[in-house]
Amino acid sequence: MSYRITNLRDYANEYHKSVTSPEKFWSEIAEQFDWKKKWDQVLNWDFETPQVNWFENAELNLTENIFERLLPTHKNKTAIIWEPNDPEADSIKLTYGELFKAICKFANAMKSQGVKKGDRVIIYMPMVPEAAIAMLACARIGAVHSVVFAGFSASALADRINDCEAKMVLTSDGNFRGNKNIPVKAVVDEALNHSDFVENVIVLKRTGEKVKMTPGRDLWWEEVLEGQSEQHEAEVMNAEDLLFILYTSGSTGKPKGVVHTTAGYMVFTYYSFLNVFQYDADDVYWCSADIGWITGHSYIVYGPLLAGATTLMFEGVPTYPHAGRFWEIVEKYKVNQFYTAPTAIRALQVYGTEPVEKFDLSSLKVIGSVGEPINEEAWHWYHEHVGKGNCPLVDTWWQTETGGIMISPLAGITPNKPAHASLPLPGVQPVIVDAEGNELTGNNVEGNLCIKYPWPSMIRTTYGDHQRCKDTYFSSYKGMYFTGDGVKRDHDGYLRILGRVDDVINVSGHRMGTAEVENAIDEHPDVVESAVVGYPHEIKGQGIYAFAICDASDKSDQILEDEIKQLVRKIIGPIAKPEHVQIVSGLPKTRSGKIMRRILRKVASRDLSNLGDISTLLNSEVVEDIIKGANLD
Ligand code: 7RM
Repeated sequence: MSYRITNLRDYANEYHKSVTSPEKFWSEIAEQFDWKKKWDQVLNWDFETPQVNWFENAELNLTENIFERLLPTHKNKTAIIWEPNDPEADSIKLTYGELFKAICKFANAMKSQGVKKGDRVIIYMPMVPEAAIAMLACARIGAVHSVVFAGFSASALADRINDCEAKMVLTSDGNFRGNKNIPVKAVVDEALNHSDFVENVIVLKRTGEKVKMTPGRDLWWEEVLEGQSEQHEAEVMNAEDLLFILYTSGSTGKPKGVVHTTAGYMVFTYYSFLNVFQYDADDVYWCSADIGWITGHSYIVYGPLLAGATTLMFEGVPTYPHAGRFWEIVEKYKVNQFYTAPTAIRALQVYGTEPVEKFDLSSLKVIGSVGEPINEEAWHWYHEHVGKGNCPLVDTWWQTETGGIMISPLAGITPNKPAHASLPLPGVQPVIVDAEGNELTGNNVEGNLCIKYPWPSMIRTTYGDHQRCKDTYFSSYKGMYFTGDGVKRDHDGYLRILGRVDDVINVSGHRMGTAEVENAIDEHPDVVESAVVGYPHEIKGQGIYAFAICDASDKSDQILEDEIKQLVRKIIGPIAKPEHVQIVSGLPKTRSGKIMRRILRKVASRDLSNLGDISTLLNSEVVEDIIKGANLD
């Protein structure tokens, strides 16, 4: 039996069932998977602790539910299509049968290097099939993967390696991205100068770049695969054993290791994939995210493969070698579902419709959006020029912490409303609360978005610091998970996500904590204090605007600004580099010493019409200086 919802009435029934008897609802979906041992209890939870166990005491291996479960019917079906950065280079297709062998081989290879169940493995790799193979091989042997986006700097990588005390790093010599060749192995080498935990680095040859191999530590991918068997007996995992850690930014300085566990994540990514995208057996599905983000985990690798889908992986960027590359790929593989980020759409919008019209997009049935609120203009452009007005557009709201899509239209089922994530998936119980935590029921209300009941793929803890998980997500509103997003329920009862209400900014769909950027800026020897805010940016959604006090510096403002930008780039990575740096004499502070970011946000947004009440400031005189110094061009 398939758990694919087929019409709106069906959705309403399933939703109702999922709320009135959640345990029955999820256990019926879970029944179709292969379990080595069934659960004693479907759900055991307490949001105070917080503690959430799904499918308690059950035993399984997630990869058996992709391979052993599906191979009888899917052995020769394409699992992964890989399109390389260079359009002239050969693409790769791996069937479920071939992928299984590759995973078993790599699982054996990792084991032969001493990786055991529970060990952490960092994956710092380009978008190549080996990255997905590595993730699944970890799941096969029970190692906990932590994929780090290959655009992160050495120090950001070192922080993550150290936080989870990783035993192994998987990487490549270099990484092709558009016309760039990024020397990733060198970044790993630098990171490992600041880390003691890693025993081995396995290096995939991708660009052929000459790299330094440290004897005894570094091994070539091909070398460790040599002589390994194509068979591997899956490790028996408890339902709540860790599947992976994924680091994400929050409102404090240090990124958090969001922990996801095995069974609940498996059930929810499968179910949400099938229903949101309405995947049909022979469809080709493409999500353009990077596997370094949660979207790549849940909707390139796990969800699609658990559903037996053909999932496309693209190594390159949307504009290389031309602004029609995405559409060329859609035509080439007759892609049926295409899932991308608003920032990509806005970046391509700039090139006009010609690059879109050059290619045959008639295979497309569903288009999707994720990562940030999609503005109405981008929504319409995407719907009209890519979807040709007849593809449902699924605006999917979710988070690293939620593991899977929470609020979204179901393609072709939920009526589309531009820029509205619309309705919750079955099993998801969103609530809108006011500042005091009162639930705002009814339509036409706006407030903070919380979820009041557990769902299977939710965050279990923040790695190594459970208190932090409790403080960040379960303490703002009693008995609820707080998302950090603002939301509006409109007159039809449709939800529209308004964006973050905390100090998190969303640059091109990448989450950045303002504190994280400030910490990097503060490393500059001349910086006394800094404050970072987001401001509306035409393509990136939000841009980063930094204010810094450098009182005693003998350098010019111009030099300081450049140095600060480069420093952030070096410490965190290019995605965090501020668009603007403004050297200021002081920062507006409240009497309790808190920076009044509201004012800085106004300055950064060039919106000086209403600065609000500044009389409560300790140092209101700095505001005028800041306005004068802002480059308001
Ligand atoms: C999947 C992902 C999560 C944050 C989240 C929101 C924003 C994501 C949408 C969205 C409006 C959407 N995970 N966000 N999707 N806002 N509409 N459809 O992006 O952990 O990296 O980011 O992204 O603010 O809290 S994430």
